[in-house]
Amino acid sequence: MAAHASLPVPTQADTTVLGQAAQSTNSTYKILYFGLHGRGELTRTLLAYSGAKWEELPVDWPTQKEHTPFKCLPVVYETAQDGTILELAESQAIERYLANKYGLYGKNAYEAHKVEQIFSSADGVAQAFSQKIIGVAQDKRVEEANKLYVEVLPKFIAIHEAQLAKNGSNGHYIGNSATLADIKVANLIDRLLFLRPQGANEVPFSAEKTPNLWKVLEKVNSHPTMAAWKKSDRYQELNAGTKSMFKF
Ligand SMILES: N[C@@H](CCC(=O)N[C@@H](CS)C(=O)NCC(=O)O)C(=O)O
Repeated sequence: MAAHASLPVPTQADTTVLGQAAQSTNSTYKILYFGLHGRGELTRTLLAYSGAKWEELPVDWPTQKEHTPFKCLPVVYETAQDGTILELAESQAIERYLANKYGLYGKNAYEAHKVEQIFSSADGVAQAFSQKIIGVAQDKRVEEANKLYVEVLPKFIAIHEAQLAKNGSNGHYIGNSATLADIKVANLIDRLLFLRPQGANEVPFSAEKTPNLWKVLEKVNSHPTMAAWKKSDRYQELNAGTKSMFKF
């Protein structure tokens, strides 16, 4: 059987019908993404953090590509309680959908906007990191990493430490509970710490230097289902796959 044939077949119905199925709170998920963190990281994190039931589909990209909506990954297949299969695509659209569904998107439109502010600010750093560290020749990586640590991160840190202090230094950007904002930033810090080119300066995040951001990181990573995910064999495989893909 061709590998693409093993992809779930999305239910064909209009968005009103699909939207009703999507209200299901005990859906199960299948994620299709490569064996590295990359653009699948936050989606996997959200599934793990929210305690959803999910599994990974085997990737055979050349045969699957044509069967994905945007010809790229990640794609997530959600099976709702009534059996409806919803196809979720485009990494940030998947992340927002899952965050919304699992109560991680703020309690009102303004809180959702605050979540988006932090998300967008962190994503700017994530993109600079991809372009300047992952996307450059290996012999330029240390120089580019040091520039990012000195020119970009201190500004991000000053702003985010202040915003977190304004919310009471409680390890959350908004109110008293986790949102997509906390989780996005925790993933970003994890990634910056994990992918430090050998020979580069220390990444400027620590409990002493950035106490408020560190608290966010620790709160996200110590959440029970998240901690279990980070300890899992699959997570270690993804760590190894990430380092090998980007030659770290
Ligand atoms: N805008 C898309 C971009 C996805 C994307 O570029 N995915 C890459 C992997 S990170 C991919 O599928 N590459 C394989 C290909 O393009 O054939 C998203 O955010 O989901």
